[in-house]
Amino acid sequence: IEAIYLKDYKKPAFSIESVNLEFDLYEEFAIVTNIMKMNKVDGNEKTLELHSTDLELVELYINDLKLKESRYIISKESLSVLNVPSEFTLKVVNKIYPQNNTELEGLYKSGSIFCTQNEPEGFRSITPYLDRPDVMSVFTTTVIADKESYPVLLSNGNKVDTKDRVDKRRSVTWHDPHPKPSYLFALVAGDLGSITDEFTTASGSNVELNIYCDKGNESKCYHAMKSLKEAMLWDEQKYGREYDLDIYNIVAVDSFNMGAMENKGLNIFNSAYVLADEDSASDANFMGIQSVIAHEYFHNWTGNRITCRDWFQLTLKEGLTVFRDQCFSADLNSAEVQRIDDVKSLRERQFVEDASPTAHPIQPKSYISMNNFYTSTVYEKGAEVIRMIHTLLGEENYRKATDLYFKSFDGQAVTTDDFLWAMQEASGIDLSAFKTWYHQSGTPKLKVEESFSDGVYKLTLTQVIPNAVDSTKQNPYYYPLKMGLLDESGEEILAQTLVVSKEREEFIFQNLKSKPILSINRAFSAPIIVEQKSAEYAFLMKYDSDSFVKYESAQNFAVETIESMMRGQEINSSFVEAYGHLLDLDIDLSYKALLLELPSVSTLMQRQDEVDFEPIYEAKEKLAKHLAVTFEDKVMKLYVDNHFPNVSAIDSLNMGKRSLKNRALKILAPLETPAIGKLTQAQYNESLSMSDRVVALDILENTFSDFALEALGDFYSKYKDQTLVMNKYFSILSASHREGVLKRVIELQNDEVYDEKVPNLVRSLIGVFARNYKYFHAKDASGYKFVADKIIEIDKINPQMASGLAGAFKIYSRINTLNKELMRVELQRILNTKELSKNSFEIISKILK
Ligand code: DPP
Ligand code: ZN
Repeated sequence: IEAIYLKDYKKPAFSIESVNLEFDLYEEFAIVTNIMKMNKVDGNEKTLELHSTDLELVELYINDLKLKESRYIISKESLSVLNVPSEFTLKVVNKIYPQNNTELEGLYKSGSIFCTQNEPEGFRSITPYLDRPDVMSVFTTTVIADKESYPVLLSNGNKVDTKDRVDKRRSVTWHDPHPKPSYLFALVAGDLGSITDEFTTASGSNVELNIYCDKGNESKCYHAMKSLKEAMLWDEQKYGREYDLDIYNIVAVDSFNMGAMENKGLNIFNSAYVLADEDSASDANFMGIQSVIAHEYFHNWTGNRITCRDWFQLTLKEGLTVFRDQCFSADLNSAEVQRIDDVKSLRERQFVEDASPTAHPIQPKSYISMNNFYTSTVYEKGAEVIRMIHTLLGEENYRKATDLYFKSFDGQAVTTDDFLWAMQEASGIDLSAFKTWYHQSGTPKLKVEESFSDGVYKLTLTQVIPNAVDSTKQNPYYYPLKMGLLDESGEEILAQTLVVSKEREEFIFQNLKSKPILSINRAFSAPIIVEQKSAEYAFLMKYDSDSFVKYESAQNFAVETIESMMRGQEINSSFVEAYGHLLDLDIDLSYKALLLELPSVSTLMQRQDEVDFEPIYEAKEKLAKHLAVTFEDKVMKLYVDNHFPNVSAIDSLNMGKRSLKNRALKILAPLETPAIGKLTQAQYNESLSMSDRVVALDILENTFSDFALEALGDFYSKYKDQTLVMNKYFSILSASHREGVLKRVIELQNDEVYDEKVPNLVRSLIGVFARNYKYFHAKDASGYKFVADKIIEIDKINPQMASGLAGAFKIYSRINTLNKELMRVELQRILNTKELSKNSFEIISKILK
């Protein structure tokens, strides 16, 4: 198994002017006819080497001349055609088996729907091709299938022809005028329901919008449609980007490895990011749909019109597009809550990855399986990098710079350096020192020291840069650091953006009456870890004007308190007092719910030199119980004030009320009194929204087991026909802290709803279990053994799913010696498996190194 390196990049030797595809779809197989007009770019190249996975060739022609076997070579991963002229038409006919494709890459079946997923390298399993993003071509696609079973036949671009044939088959032809790489090719065939709408662009073109789904789910598509129109308008207003085809199609399928895919004019979505109604989707689901629909739409410009030269540039489109969807969600909802949620998920997933043996720069230097690099580093840290550029340039220059980027590179496959060139060229700001963010891994730390005398406040900042995974030293970073100073009464003295660029530097503030209070990394302006001794957390929680630092201070104060308890100290009463003040704040309700949340186990674990979960749980549970006892009345009032009237509407006020009320219920749960149990049961029984229902169910499962069985049974019988809702059921049971979780998870695999071939279900049963610290890390190794068995089993079905599950072992290098030894045995066992996929091999071998 060999790695591919960025430094080995070579331009393609051939170009493809146009490609004409025909798909003849049958129940047992499909015949693909691929006619490409090709040109030599490099005149010396005699052999055309096309990417091709497990090719079953039917026929091969050059310029209508059928080729003899001596003219080509087929290997496991390629088709080489010998002695090709400088200009020619190549016709390849081959046979594929979408029905047997469990990897869900290339052309496959999700239930009864034919669909595709070609990013990054699925297209080569459909037909031989130059399957690399820097080969862009104009596609015309004809899909032929049985008219009755597959009345809907879709591909990229505009529909140009439909023919009903005598043999009860129908043929539909699509033409996409925009040149694109093969990873953006898509095809769908099925008997689908749909909703339709339209959008008029700023320049007056009408666009037909369709969302397709399994019949019966049409009524669950309206939120997605609304989100699509909001995204189209936002991109016009914020970036001056209009849509460029007459039609925009979205198809929801149940079996999908990722969240969604931005194929030109034909997005294919995991149904979890399309389907929602108030009975079956939580508030978080509604928000997730809005952001993923927008994300894929925004790719039309950042990804499709301008694409990546090679896969090492993935963050060029993903970091930028995540930043765009985060800003979109912030504009449409609560900006402060959006920012905190984004930072939370960055720290829960990306910081953990960055501290692990699989850490990599947002622009990696090598890969074995590109599928393993659709990571929170490339996506979320990549978005933070764009956000820092936005901060350094300011809104106006940033817009000038993105305009220049679109103008300069439209229709091209480019690199992150090209993007940085545009940012620099339009703004006049030198970003050469900023490039480090693209090429180094690990989360930078910043040590903060303060001194004050004679009216002079000195801030000394020292960058602590982690080594790369291979232990090489790395360089200091360049970034914007937003900060403020407050006086003793809580008034803001100044607010400014420092630029940090050296390993150690001093910032001086003069003419101050007394020692100011520092508010640092406001709005989380840089994705770093701030290390500050004796910060004024309680004060900042009360007075800081920056909503992020307020939140951060509450978190840090809680972390400090829990850690002191882990060292055997009493509960810090000033923390309890400060927490009490939060309960009284009259602020945005969702924001308040965030302020009241205690730090996650993962947050605490990231700070341990040698990770051990039990002391964390013990201290956190003790603190939670103490807060519940101390503030029972106040929290109960919060619950009651926000619980009634019980409505299901998804406007921001009602979503805020629900998140605060549910936070209150979670705070009260550790009281474990019959009264709270009854209250939770009533919330479950009377709930009108899925958010209320799952929170209640989760609390019953974990705290009031006497009531849990009945509620779980009710939930199951109500929703067993809705797979998306059943994901929630499996997740609650897999994440549970009750006795016997592993045994139940094992049994649930036999449930008629569970299907190991559907990634969402695997993620919610097995994936969630692998993140259930209590049982995954059980000291008898039962959790490790079970997950290792599953990885080995699923690796044969869907390697991408398997290597995703393997991520749970990333903590290996940092975990305590006992657990480490137990893990090592299981990891080695996976590695010894015959014919392990390169996906799983890459992740496990890096972890074990
Ligand atoms: N390119 C896709 C996305 O991020 C991959 N899932 O939208
Ligand atoms: Zn994306």
